[in-house]
Amino acid sequence: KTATIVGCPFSGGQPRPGVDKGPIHLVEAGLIDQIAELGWKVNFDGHHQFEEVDAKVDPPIGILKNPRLVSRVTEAVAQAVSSHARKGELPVTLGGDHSLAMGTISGTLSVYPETCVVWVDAHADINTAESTGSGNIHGMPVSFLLGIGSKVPEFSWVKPLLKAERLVYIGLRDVDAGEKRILRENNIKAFSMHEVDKYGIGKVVEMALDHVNPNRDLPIHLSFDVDALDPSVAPSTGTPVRGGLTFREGHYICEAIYETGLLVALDLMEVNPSLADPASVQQTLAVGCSLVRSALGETLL
Ligand code: DIR
Ligand code: MN
Ligand code: MN
Ligand code: MN
Repeated sequence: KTATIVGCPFSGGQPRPGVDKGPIHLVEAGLIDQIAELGWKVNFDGHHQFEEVDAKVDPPIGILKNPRLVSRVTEAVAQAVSSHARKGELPVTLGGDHSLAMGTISGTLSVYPETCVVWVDAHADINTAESTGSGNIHGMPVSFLLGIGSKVPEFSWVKPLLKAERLVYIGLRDVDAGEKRILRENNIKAFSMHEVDKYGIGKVVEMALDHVNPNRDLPIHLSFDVDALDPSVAPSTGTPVRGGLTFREGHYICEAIYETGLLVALDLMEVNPSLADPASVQQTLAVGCSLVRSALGETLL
């Protein structure tokens, strides 16, 4: 078994500098050795170098910010993830902001078309070109993957390969009014923090998998935004929202998905080491590394 680290130093899907340093710091915190310790062969050929797009030639499209840059970078990420997945490797993509998942999930679906997506996040990241209030594309990748909303020609490379019934959310608590409507109209299953409180995380993960993967036979792409965790657990992230997953709830999700034996791709996104004090940064990096270890088979016993 081989895991390939796809380090994506990219922040163009949102306005706060520093999230592009997330993958560098996660690797410096020892993530590669930690994964190897679990028995994986680990490929890491350095962080991806993305071509730059001058802001002068990348004006907003509508209110979407940095659209050409985000499109080119995520397309390159899609190619990287698909080439690794095609070789039977497990791509572990380190962000960077969550617009990158447009690339990672496109890459996974191009190799495993039946893939289901478990999206763990405080946010739904499902705004369309019409519904977005911020114009930040990290709040939009899911709508592009589903092919909903008006088409943005710049993103025509994104094939709408994700079916709404193959998507499930866990951890939501900051969903825009327009996004709530989109979730409802497209019948998308979501377990917010309300359901985590009501049923407990064990039952929520079971119900989530029953929805997207009833026979436990489809490949799983886990896209984990570190802001799904409570800010007391993972403070160094660009859009923290109180009332999030505990340390154990976050790890339980990763452990349970590993146990299915169906994980084919993993994203860890939105770690921003330039936000918060040094101790909080250390804490967030350590939690990020341990979430990845849990998804790759680390057990408590
Ligand atoms: C908001 C915030 N829904 C937006 N989204 C965030 O900008 O579309 N996503 N923070 O991670
Ligand atoms: Mn590579
Ligand atoms: Mn996100
Ligand atoms: Mn988020």
